[in-house]
Amino acid sequence: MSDSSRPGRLHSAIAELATFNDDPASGGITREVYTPTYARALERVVAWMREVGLEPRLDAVGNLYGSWTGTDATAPRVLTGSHVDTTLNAGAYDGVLGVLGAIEAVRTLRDAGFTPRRTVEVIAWAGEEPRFGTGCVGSRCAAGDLSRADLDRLVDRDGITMAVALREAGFDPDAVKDAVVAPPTVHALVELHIEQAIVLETHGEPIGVVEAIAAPHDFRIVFEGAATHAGATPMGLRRDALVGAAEAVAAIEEIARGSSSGTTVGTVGVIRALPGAINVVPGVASLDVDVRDSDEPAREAVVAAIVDAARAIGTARGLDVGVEEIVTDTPVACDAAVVAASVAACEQLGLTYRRMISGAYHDAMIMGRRVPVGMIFVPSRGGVSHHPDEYTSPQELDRGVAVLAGTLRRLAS
Ligand code: HGY
Ligand code: MN
Ligand code: MN
Repeated sequence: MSDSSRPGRLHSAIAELATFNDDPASGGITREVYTPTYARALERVVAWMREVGLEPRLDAVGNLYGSWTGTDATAPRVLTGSHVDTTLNAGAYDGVLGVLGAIEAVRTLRDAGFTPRRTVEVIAWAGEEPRFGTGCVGSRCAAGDLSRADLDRLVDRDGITMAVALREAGFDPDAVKDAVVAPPTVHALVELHIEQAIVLETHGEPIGVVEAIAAPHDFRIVFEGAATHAGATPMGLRRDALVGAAEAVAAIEEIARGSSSGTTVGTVGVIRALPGAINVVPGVASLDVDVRDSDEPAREAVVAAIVDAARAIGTARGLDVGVEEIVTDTPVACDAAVVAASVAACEQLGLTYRRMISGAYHDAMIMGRRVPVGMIFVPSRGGVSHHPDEYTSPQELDRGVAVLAGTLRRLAS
């Protein structure tokens, strides 16, 4: 990042990375993993890594590592980072802060004369956003959770599989197992991220120290009726799949609201109607459903109730109902020692902080099943995220970097 004296250097770098955008006309940022725009953005990140002495390397599935070799090469290392791919029409900070902020934290520690005992690695995980229907594909490969066959199963909205996208980006999907990170080689992982909700702003707290990360259970509900002529088919003779799906969307909201935990969230972000012509009664309609909670039993009870409701709607309307699993992840508790390191960093900096749960999932959730993890949050203005209006002030960003640097110093000593 350019001038090292000017405050807001990180904010400027985030603004620069936002220019790597495949859909500027939308007003937001679209930079999906394994696209040429994404590759150019990674090259820019590599240059920033080199500026602070990080040695960059890409693994078999495009996870970018920047290494700061510690004095004890045999000691399990400390990982930090997030992602620089975006969802559609997104903001500039989601994930990006965790990568560019980690580079800044390394710069801070180097400038302070710190030398890590443990090697520190800054990571830009590939594909945290669900281009292929499931998120965190890069960290899932690192965790050993994705097989070669999965790379043919995961497919984007244009029908491109992750394996084909990898190959077109210059990687070899057959080498997926080379991306696995052996858990004994990792001491801890800590991810800096925007909160993507309004809790910190509401309570006027500058830092969140995450204690648990909610996890999604995602699935597709397919309603099949009869595609018939929109003009010639009387209302009483229809088996309209889209109306059934619409009734299910409303039921999903009601069921999620009524969850026993009070923290379950349910979303239908994708709806499809076929054949998709104005003069044909939809014969097929599908819903992609995302249900999340840090309370796994409550989440699963909501999922079961949603499936039951969809089947009842199908029976009442003469529709066949199918349910296809997309992904089920396990909520993760953050490691007490990593949490303690972030708390100590806040206290040393004289910053108030809030212990909290992450409603969004992150690569730390995937890796947290294998290694000790923690997360540090900074406020999102108005709680807005996954939207062009996503914003965090330079001062709030810099506070997050300072807490991350303090956390890394403790974990890497
Ligand atoms: O959807 C999520 O929680 C993440 O921001 N991709
Ligand atoms: Mn996101
Ligand atoms: Mn993110």
